[in-house]
Amino acid sequence: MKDSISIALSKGRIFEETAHLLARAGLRPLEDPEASRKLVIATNRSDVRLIIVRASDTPTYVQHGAADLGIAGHDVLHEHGGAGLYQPLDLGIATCRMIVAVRNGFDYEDAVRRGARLRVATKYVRTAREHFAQKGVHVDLIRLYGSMELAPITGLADAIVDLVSSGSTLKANDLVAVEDIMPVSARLIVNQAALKTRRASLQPMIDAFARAAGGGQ
Ligand code: PRT
Ligand code: MG
Repeated sequence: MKDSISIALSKGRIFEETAHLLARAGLRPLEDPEASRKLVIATNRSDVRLIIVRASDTPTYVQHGAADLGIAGHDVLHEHGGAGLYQPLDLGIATCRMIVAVRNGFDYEDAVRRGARLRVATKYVRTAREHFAQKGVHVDLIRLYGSMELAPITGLADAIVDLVSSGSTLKANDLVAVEDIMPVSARLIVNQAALKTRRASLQPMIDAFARAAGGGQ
């Protein structure tokens, strides 16, 4: 029997951009994950299935071998830490930037210069802690699970650490980006142990993603 391969993916943004990549790698889901309530989706290849997870859970599934491969944003991977994961490919999709943003009119530079203690709301607690520690800025981190943009508007925080792509969400909420933390894109991740023991079946799949991401016409 053929060794079966499972790939962890999240719905939403990652899936939209991954769908084309999957197709170019020769994989077609038999059901649309966005429409189906199924969390395990078969593909045109009887040995490959998709596991539909929450974006921030993708590295956890792959780390523990519940999925062999996965596609996750660099934001999520940095926050997870990457233990047990091999990250062979930047897929160049779902690109955005991790930034620090404040309310329009809040003098961030001045607050930093004065050594003020800043309240920073984010779901990227680890990334934020590292960033401000490197700058020597004292922060109280407030952990949120979404809609970070609300925090400065409501007075919950002075600043947020969040992702920005077009910039329209910041603009609509009268926020401005004051610092760039890192560029973000989606990566292919692979369970390290599985790659060692099952390289013969996993490597061709990694190669197929590499060709697909290379934009190969
Ligand atoms: O929704 P859920 O809580 O399950 O997870 P999620 O919100 O993390 O998933 P999803 O699908 O929203 O994002 C998955 C991945 O897409 C992220 O982990 C990133 O790697 C990537 N990505 C790329 C983004 C963005 N661009 C992005 N702009 N994820 C989120 N955003 C948000 C951002 O947080 C902000 O609220 O979009 C808003 C800003 O967009 P603009 O275009 O207005 O600037
Ligand atoms: Mg979301």
